Amino acid sequence: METLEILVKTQKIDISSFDPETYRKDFPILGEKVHGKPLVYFDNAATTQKPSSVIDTISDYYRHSNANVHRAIHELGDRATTAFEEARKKVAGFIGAKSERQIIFTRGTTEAINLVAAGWGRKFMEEGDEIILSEMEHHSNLIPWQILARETGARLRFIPFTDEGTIDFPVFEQLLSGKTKLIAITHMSNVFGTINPIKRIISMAHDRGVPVLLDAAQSVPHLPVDVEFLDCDFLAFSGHKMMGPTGIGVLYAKSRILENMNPYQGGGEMINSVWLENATWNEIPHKFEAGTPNIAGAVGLAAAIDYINKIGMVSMTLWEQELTTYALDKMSEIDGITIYGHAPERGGVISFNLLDIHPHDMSHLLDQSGIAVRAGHHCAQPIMRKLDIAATTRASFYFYNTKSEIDYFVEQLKQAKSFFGY
Ligand code: C6P
Repeated sequence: METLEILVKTQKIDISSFDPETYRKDFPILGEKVHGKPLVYFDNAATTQKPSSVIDTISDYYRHSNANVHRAIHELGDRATTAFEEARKKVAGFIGAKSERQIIFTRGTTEAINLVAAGWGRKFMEEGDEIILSEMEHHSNLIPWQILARETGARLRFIPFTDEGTIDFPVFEQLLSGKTKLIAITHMSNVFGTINPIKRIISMAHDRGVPVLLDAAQSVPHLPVDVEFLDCDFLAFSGHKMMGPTGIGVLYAKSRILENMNPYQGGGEMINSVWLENATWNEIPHKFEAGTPNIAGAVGLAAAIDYINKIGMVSMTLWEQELTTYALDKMSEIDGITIYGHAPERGGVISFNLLDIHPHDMSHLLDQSGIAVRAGHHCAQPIMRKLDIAATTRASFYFYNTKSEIDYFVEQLKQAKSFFGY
């Protein structure tokens, strides 16, 4: 794995002593009972749980610092503005950005990608231009480009996925041409768990002068991601998938790109001077943050980053990899199971079907045993169509999950078979 390999080598992390129990007590919700059973939370790709430090930081912010940012000349205004801008710096440091000016707070990954489609795409895309996506994209990295293509006459091209759920590189090479204006691709698939070889994709794109947007919704929360090392042009992720609150996310982009982009929304804060008929724009990143932002969300996200840094992202990743290998081994032993995605480099997301038990029935049954998984198309309908299935059940892990939870989950899968008469 590109970034991880380097970090593991340089940091020499020993995972044998990693004990998730050390951290589970930091998450009040993990002590919940569901239908009288201890909660087993395996829906982390949808959203992660929050440690007390994040919950308390948000509460403290509202108790002691709440005010609007960049506007008020009073003590609380100073506190709120400082907390918000410190959060921006923290995010920049976390993903290795050169400057906090490159960090735009959004509502999440979805809004970050829409911002690029509107602010960059509408300005620079023309009829006949091509955007390369993959067939394994989440709807959030598909629909904004469909809309842009309709508006501009640009064309979408798709890198197929292989039977293993990996990028078909020979086809990707053929798709790259003088017409390509952007590649927008997921770093880690929320269905297959595949970690795409992004560094290679970016270097191939840059050889032809093509910028790359990374949908990092599933990677930034689970892997060490460094934007300078990857040299990506845009990167989008969500706070709620990395222990932060919902409603806060991030768009990173290279400064010169941001400076040349059009604003996304108009309103307060994003302006410099305003006349009745005209206006000039604020500096980046504020040019892209119209209206009162999600201040408490940014502060909560910063607390989540502190928590990750305390544990160490490389340790978290390695533990998740160990859990995933363990789960894949145990699940593969179940007769009649189909697991979708067999990439050599993958994260802790396992999509599967068991015989012809409908994923909704499976999810309902698991829920009765206290196990939370996701069932459905996972906002990736084109994947389901290509696989010719309606849906899958998906288990997704985080560093606070344990091997005994996986044992229990596998046991419940086996019991589901007999419950459904197999
Ligand atoms: N995937 C899942 O259960 P938002 O909703 O903006 O925070 O993230 C959107 C998104 C974009 N890209 C990828 C790869 C994603 O996995 C997600 C969110 C969740 O798989 C909810 S649909």
